[in-house]
Amino acid sequence: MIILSIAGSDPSAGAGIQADLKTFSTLGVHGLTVVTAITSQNTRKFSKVKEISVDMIKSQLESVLSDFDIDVIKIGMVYSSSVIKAIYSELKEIKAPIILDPVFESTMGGVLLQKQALPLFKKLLVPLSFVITPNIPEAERLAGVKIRTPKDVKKAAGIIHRMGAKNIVIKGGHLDGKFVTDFVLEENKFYTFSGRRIERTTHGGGCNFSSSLAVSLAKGNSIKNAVKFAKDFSVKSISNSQKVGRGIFITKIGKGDDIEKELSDAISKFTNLKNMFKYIPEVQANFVFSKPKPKSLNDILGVSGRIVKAGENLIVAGSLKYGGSKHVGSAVLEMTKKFPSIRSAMNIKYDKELIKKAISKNYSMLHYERSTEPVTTKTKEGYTISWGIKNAINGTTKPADLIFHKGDVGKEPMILIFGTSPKQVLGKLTKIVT
Ligand code: PXL
Repeated sequence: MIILSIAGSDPSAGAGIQADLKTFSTLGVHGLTVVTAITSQNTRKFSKVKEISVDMIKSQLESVLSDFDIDVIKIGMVYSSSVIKAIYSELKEIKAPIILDPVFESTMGGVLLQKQALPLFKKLLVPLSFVITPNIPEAERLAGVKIRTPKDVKKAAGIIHRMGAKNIVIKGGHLDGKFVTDFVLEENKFYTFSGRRIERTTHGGGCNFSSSLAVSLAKGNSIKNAVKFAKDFSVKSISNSQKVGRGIFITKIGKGDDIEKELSDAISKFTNLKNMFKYIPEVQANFVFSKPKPKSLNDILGVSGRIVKAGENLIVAGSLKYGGSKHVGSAVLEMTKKFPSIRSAMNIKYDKELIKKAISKNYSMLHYERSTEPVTTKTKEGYTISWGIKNAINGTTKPADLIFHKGDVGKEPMILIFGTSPKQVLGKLTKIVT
């Protein structure tokens, strides 16, 4: 699969040609690029634009078109009338579907399409597009109407359709509301997709939407499924966005957080383990996974809430959050100080039979006595477990698979299972509970 992106360069790599290329390679397709303009910008400021000469744009296009069988072409920032004419003259007879993402202004306020170039954009590029993906302000400028309601969106989509775009996706993020609704006019069918709104100013979401749409269409999906895919992909990139520079967040595409993925995979397997409800303590369970070398609980992902038993089922009551688990998180924080490879743990009810099974599996086991804990730590919320783990591993040279205590007045006895990853912890657990 080969996709060509014709777009501007963004040195912060949040948007533009750099973002497109990241999307393409993340989704496993080969991306080609033709640069139309170079911007200088970062997460705080848009500085300058310099367009590429007509001769050079044509030459880049000829280079890629003469060599590759391109499945889909995406057009982003085009900046000026002369760039538009150059692209038009090279693409007017092309068979590959064109996804046109009309970008007029950058997140930081820079001009990405000169005002005087808009009529030519509408006349030459809009009719070439198989799908056009404006947001609300872009749709307003293309259609020449004000958009305040879904009815206005429908009207604008109709105007853009008559301008020559085959299919229109208007991204509704700029309309008010708790949810974001995107509007699709596919041939003569009008339908919508709604999703949650993420309250964060980010850089790159629009480019991620149109480039993932291009990939999904290239893979042969219907417009409806491709829009759905692109919406999920770009929303995820926004919710995973990171403060990489000193200003606004940059969207992060790809797998997102591996720590989160590994932990949630293990938790979902854990909740499906047969008879596991028998081993959930009264204080319920948690399962955590730490970033390497955690500095505090905020580097340790856990269930904010608990994994609770509901009859014979287990339910994850809460969501995964860094700093989400105080108790199991503190245990890992203490363990990893001495044994950095140990980054995951979970707690279950103390049960003699489980200890016997662990012995038969040759697990390395340690324990501590809660009754010997000094009053100074006992009275501080969350300190008991750190004290206990520190106490248990004091003098050992090898990390333990399992650390337990048999409780104290009003304190439930507990087993903690440790491992290098949630998968390993789950493996150790499975061997003793089944
Ligand atoms: O997100 C639209 C966009 C596209 N291309 C370039 C950009 C931006 C937004 O800032 O800078 C080069």
